[in-house]
Amino acid sequence: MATVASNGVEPAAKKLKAGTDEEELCYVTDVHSTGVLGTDRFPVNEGESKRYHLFVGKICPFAHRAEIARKLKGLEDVIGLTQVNSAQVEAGWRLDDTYFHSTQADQRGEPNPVAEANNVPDLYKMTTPSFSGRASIPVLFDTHSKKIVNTESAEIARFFSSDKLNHIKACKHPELDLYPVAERAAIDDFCDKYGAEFVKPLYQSGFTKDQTRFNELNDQVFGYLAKLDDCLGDGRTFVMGDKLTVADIHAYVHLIRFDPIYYTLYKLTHRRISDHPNIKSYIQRLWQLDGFRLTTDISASIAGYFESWNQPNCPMLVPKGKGGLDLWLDGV
Ligand SMILES: N[C@@H](CCC(=O)N[C@@H](CS)C(=O)NCC(=O)O)C(=O)O
Repeated sequence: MATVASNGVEPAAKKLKAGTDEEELCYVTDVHSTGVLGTDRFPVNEGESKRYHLFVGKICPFAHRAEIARKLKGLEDVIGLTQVNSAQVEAGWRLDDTYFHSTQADQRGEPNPVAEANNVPDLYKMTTPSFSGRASIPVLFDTHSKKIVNTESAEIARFFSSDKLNHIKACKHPELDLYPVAERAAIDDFCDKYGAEFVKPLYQSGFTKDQTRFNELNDQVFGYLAKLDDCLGDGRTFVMGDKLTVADIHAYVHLIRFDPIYYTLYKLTHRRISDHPNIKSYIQRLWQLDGFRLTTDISASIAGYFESWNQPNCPMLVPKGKGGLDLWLDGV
């Protein structure tokens, strides 16, 4: 009898999509955007609390960025949030209530408020009826027009960090400027390089079937981490210097998942994050901020990756524990 993983996915149904390694990358580069939050099309008005709703999932580092930005700015009463089922199935992210079984009650989010949608692809089809591509999270959704506003994590994090929401009384941290005008070019440059030099080869390492290519990709991943560790060794508190910015949100989400997930699942075993002293203490500093610690449910992220249908993990066994994170983050 086939074993069914705790998320209800049968391993027999799991198969990788056909195509090149590049096509199998487990992140989506298409952006589904219909406008900008805080403009005429998607105004943010007092008295319209939770008109905009965020769909995220604990597995997903990209969705995690949007969740962190929402929490850091104190927008919990302004922007609604639903956690999708934490493992991905072939038909797309599910909007049922499995994540509500999480032991971390404060992280569960709200039930899906969009009655017409059973899964994330439905949200895309409501926006673009002919949609047939990959329906990724995060999704920022307008419950009034029933359209997606945006699906790109970096853009959503910037919307939440912009001054467009600061006038709303329920925004708890209007003073916090995570995307200062004077530093935007440097922040964008950091984020672009982080994506190209670290995130892309990281996922490619997980999916290539060629040893030479795998070795090259490993060199890129660990070359980037060595460079970042060096850079953080000059005494700076955050990646851009003394101030917390969206660049820290951008970087944290993959660094925190590295030891418990990519290290084993993508065979990136040359070094752990905890072997990089400056990155390790940087993550420990971020961990002390509620916006980072209280949005991270590493057990759900591990289970999500190891149980998702499109990951290189067969059989779908989920590692025990937290990949050693408890050894250097508990009690920090
Ligand atoms: N460019 C997107 C990437 C988002 C993304 O790829 N999310 C993944 C989950 S981690 C997803 O939903 N993938 C759907 C799929 O693979 O079909 C962003 O940064 O927001």
